[in-house]
Amino acid sequence: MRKLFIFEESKLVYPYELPALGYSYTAVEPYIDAMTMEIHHTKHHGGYVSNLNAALETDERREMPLLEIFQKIEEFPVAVRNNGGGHINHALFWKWLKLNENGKPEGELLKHIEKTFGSFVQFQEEFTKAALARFGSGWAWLILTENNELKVFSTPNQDNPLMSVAEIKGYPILGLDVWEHAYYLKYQNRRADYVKAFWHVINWDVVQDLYQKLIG
Ligand code: MN3
Repeated sequence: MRKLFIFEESKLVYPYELPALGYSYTAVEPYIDAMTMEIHHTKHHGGYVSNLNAALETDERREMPLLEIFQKIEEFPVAVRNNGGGHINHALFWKWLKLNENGKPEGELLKHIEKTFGSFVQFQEEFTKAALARFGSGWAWLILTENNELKVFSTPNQDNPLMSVAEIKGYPILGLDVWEHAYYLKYQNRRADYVKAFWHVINWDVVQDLYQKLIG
């Protein structure tokens, strides 16, 4: 993957640290509640970070940047795949969240979405389908492939489209955590309501910025 350097996360190396959110736990209320945000960030993401450090502590390859480890993740213990994925997925996820007004991307990204999926609404339908069809825990993604194609799909557990083991590989420009821990306090079993709420809290500036840098 030639453009890994575009992600700030490409600089991350052992020992890993829990990044700050950059906003308050109430910032995306009422769509995602403050208690969910706080537990999700401190306990879940925090747990992935400490378990990742523990998994790499005695591994002589631990100085390798995490996104480079992703490129040969099958050569590492499964704890590195699960917790390394957990760390990167959440580091990205926090940046993709912000209350939005119009709920839509603009410019070239919007045009590319419309060309690929037919319309923005059809893209939303496809993304929602991927998020709801994921059995158990995982993530729904919008990625840009190495050939500059937009694709929507989902991955199980904490897998990431940048991993060598991903079914479809590419650069994640938007992702949604569909683990129950991401929504259970407010939405209980109603994952569909949580996915619907997500459209109100996407930071399209961050998504567009990633897209522009990747498309070059
Ligand atoms: Mn999570």
